[in-house]
Amino acid sequence: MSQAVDEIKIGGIGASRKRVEDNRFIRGKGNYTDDIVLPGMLHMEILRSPLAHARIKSIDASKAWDIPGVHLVLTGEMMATRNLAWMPTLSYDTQAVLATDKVRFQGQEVACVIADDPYIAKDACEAIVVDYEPLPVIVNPMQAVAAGAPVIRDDKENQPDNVIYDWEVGDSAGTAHAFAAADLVSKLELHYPRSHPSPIECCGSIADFNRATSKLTVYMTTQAPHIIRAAVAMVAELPEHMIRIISPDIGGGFGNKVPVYPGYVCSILASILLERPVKWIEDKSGNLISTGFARDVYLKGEMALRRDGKILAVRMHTDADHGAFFSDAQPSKFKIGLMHSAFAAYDIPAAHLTARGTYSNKAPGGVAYRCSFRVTEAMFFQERMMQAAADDLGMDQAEFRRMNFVPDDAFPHRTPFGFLTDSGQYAKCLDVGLKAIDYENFRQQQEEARSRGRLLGLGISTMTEPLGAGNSREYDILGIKMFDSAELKVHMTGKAIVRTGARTQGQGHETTWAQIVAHELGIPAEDVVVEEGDTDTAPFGMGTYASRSTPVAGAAVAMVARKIRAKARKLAAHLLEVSEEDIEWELGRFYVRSAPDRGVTIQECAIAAYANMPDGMEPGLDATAYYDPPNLTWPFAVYIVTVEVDPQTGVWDVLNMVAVDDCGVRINPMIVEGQIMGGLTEAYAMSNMQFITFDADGNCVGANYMDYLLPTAWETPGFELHSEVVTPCPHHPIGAKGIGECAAVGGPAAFVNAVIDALSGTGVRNIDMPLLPDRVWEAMTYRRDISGAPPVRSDD
Ligand code: MCN
Ligand code: CUM
Repeated sequence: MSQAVDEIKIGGIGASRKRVEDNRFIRGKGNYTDDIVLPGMLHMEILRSPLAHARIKSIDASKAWDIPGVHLVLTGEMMATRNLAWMPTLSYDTQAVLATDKVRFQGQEVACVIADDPYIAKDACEAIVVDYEPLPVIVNPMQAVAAGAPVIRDDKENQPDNVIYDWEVGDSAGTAHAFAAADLVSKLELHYPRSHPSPIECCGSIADFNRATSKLTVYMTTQAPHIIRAAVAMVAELPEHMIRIISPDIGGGFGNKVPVYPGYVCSILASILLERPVKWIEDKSGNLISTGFARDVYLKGEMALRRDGKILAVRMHTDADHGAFFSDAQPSKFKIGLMHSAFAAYDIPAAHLTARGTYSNKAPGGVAYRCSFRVTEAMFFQERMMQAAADDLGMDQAEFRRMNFVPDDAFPHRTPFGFLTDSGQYAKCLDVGLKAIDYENFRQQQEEARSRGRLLGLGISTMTEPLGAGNSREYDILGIKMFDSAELKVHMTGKAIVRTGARTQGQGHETTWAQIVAHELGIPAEDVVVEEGDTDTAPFGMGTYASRSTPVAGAAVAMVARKIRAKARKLAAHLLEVSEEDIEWELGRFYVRSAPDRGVTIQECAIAAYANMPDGMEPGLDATAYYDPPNLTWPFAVYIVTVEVDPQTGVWDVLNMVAVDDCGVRINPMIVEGQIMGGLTEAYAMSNMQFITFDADGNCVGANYMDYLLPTAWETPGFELHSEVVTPCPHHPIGAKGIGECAAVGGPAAFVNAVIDALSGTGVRNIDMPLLPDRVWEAMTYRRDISGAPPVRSDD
């Protein structure tokens, strides 16, 4: 007699199942791009520009060609003869593959050498002589729009200046009206510095073109293999079915591995020309200096307030520095990403956002680093503005937020910029956080400490984030709609394989997708393998970024399992010799409604699909499901930090940090906690130490790990995580919302708010990140705000 299975025992939803992928990772048996060695493989290195803006007068590669072991030197001129010197970007712009006319940022790709080994290739790169004529350099949006600024993109017709777009959203008139009626207007200006995802594994590719079969196989570090296949088909004009993109194990992505990089294109062309596999693996400086960065946005705004604390309207303006090419991978419709997701957690009647994007002589990018299309900047501005407004009103920080929260019974809620949020219990999360940090008590301690000259501070960040692009009505990249799919094959013994078009980079999909199958079918998670990343076998998907995997691909996994269950029910009816209507389901088993003892397991149905199907039924137990989400998912989080600032040095230490995340149903609570811990660590790093800046000549400061500081376990404070609040997503098949980025998005404001709170009474309203000790010290000593990117350190 069969019995229902225990969901937690079989590793279903809610089980903190150990990550199956770690079995190979911790044994050093991962299979990363650089681990792959193909017969006859050659190696490629890239020559990068030392200057940020210069005309190329000539390139002499003759000495490089002469070095023994060199097979090919690629320059822009050669690329141009094949129409490959430029490529389209994912934002309807163009990007130089190898520079022809000018170099436009330090680190830009100028030439490539393909040789027997990477050392020969590197030496040969150094033998290439490039004659540059330096040009004036632009390193920020203010310079970009100044009168007489040099036009960086003079390659483009109809590009008279450095402006990429002027974009707006919201209700300008309604907002103006609300401001006119306000008792108080609170203002804030900020800079969110440029930072970098810096995954442990750099970017790279191995292109392998086989002339005999006409097939191109590319092993590469990509978060979105299917998009890359489409891009390669377009750029290299190859038929799509002859392109196979394989994304093997990825050593961290964090958004850095979404864009299409010149190195990929060059390795592909080299392999086609040489008919041998060509491997390119970027070095750390190459990665930091030239690949998709994050942020670099100036934000300013104002909030219209009623005396009692009610927010009447918000106005925001952003100036985004996109670097030399507009190459963001973001939904086509939204020029500044989802910046207008700001203030979604609060009930605000009117809002208006204007956004301008400009070119500069810096590497292209802007949306990477654990951020669902610029929501990091949106939430940072939102929570810094909330703190400033509460202070201006003389109101308690927690109370001001609570009174403006969207109430639990007001969902779906239309945000001031027009999004529809799905569900939440915002006040409850805040209560949990305040209790955990012992709010009232801390405020008292803070007073007492102050009377003894000690500076304590508390910062709150309460935020919601739009995760799971998209729905196909509004979300596309280059016209391709942002849905996903999953394929599930149940073998005759009841074991299974599930494939999706997402691509895990450390998030644990191999573990969690199997848990969804276990939840839907009662097949133990250990009996389900998960495979992603090979375009020849995985069903179509837009890839893993914007924490969209659970909301979209994960939903597709649930839906495909339900298709399988529907077919298995027919098989069960056949086996039990009753009609389908008389069959009931409980986890792992179908039974006869009138005789619950009579049942068959899902495994018995599986064998029947191969060995004993009813007449006329198509054999086998496979299915594919495409999932077009009805809406984004909107997780909510409360982050509260307490700090102590040393009045002598400006050094600040975290005393306590509490995180209350509500991401709906948690598939694997342990993995969710890992995601939150990682995000909080990055948030701490951004607020405290991590930035890339440029000197006036466009030299990148932050091209190595002496200057670009990654937090280690030693600096990172402890975090206290809370999971008490669970508001299921009403439109997701298993009620889950995304979680992959929340803590990195909402965390930074909590740290900064805490330090600013510690300085209250000094008149300091803002210190731009990173809050390095010297900046904090200067702010408190001279009682002034510190704005903009940190000055470049000069050692002379
Ligand atoms: N999860 C869960 N229950 C939920 C939500 C998620 O158990 N309610 C699990 C998921 O099943 C998945 C993980 O948590 O195993 C993250 O899921 P999700 O929030 O859907 O995010 P994605 O899988 O789409 O991951 C992308 C996100 C992004 S955009 C960045 S950037 C980032 C991040 O994940 N990059 C990472 N976290 C990272 N973690 C690691 N280790 N490495 C990266 O490169
Ligand atoms: Cu923007 S970093 Mo993640 O979305 O890959």
